[in-house]
Amino acid sequence: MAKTGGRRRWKRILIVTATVVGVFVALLGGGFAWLWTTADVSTVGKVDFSNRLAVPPLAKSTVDKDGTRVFDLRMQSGHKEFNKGRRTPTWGFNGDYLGPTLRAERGEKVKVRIANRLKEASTVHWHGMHLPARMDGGPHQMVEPGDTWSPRWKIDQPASTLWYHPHPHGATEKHVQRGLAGMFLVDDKPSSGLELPKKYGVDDVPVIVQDVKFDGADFDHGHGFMQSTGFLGDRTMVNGTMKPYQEVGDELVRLRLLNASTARIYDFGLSDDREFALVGTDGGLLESPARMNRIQLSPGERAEIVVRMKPGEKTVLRSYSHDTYGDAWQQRFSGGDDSFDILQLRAADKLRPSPEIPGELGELEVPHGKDSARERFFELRTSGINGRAMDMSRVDETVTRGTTETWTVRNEDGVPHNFHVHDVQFRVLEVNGRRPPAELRGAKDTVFVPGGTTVKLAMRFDGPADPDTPYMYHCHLLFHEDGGMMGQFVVVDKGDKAGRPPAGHGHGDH
Ligand SMILES: [Cu+2]
Repeated sequence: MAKTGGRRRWKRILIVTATVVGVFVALLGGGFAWLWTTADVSTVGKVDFSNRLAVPPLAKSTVDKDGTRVFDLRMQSGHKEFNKGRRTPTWGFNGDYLGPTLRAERGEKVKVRIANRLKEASTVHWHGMHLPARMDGGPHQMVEPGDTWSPRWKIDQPASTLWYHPHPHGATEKHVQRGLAGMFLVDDKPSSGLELPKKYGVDDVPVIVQDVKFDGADFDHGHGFMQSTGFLGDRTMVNGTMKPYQEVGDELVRLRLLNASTARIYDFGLSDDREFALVGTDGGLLESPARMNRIQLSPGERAEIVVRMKPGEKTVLRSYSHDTYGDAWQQRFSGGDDSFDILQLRAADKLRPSPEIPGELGELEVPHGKDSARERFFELRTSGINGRAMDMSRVDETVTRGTTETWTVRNEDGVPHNFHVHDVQFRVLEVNGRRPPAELRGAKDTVFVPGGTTVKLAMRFDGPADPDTPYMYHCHLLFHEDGGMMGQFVVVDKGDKAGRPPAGHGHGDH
């Protein structure tokens, strides 16, 4: 009797436990299934392209007595109506959102007077520019509210699509998301002589792509569940224009694509899958155009593509889903399954004829790596580079001026990262031991490094020696950068030691 009762009690306990566990697992599974199925976003086929694309104005400049070209940039707060009837609080340069396009020629001396009219300190970094460390606009060159900072340097690099944006340690994501970014175009004589589309805003169009999310009138900058890469928006805009279209009046149109998003990786193509010619990457023109129908850009990267149009037709610049993230989990929660209709191109009924683009575009100025004086290794994890989080007062690497180095960068933690080096343009020698694809054979300053991937880069350090002022290298997914995925290097004369940079400023520090 006692024996059967015991057994019955055990049976009851078992049934109750099994039911509780079963319900729990079902809820968890259901919850997970819901998260999984709602994690991907697509605007393909849902955008009505009702707004003409805004083209950032070319920045006005004056020329000093000594020949220096002088620009003025004012960091300010404002409002912009991205969506009808809704005024969104924003930041911008000389306006409400984004900034004018700066343009200068190789060999010119430039000076930019930057006035900070915001209520907090910030910086302006010249992404892709070869210049002295003190002018670089990294976290050591903070501009206090009300102050002006006037970096100056001589442009000494090939024609290219560069850009500028704030770089305050710990707060870069926030400052860029609010609207502080703009293009800096470098021209040179060889590229000006090439038959490439070059009428700014007409057949040579800046395309600054950002993803965005709104909460009523305000930006919603919250990070979603499991989004280990940082902020991912549910819509895109170009040059601050939602649902944009661009009228095309020429047979060939050159798009200067800039991924100015903080975490999103795009795989650009045209909606009808037509081929385009890739003519340039981060640091300038390729040696020859590469025909393709997709070009992937991680945050900070640029690509110049030339698209052929037929009279009267329409096509859409789209970002396709792509499976380059390393694993299915990252693929889904870091945006790999997402797709966006980004910019509609509308060809006029009659198009001006464009000459065929040249088969040769020039010679690259990035080193081959054969004469590398030194190799360095960088292991990327979200927690830091080479096991260390960023420290403003620590110099991580000391480089000898006038030498070429080979840097091997490996993503060790599965989360997508990329790698950006200040001051230099590099050549990608290898991706996972193999020759890189066509889109990585030009001059680069930022390279995507998906989980488990190793890239080998060659770069030459020609900047002036400055043992006390570091340049940065970092992941350009800004949430990661802000969290400490950054390191510092100084360039010194042969035999010299690194100095001690100041611990920094405090602003934005964790
Ligand atoms: Cu990263």
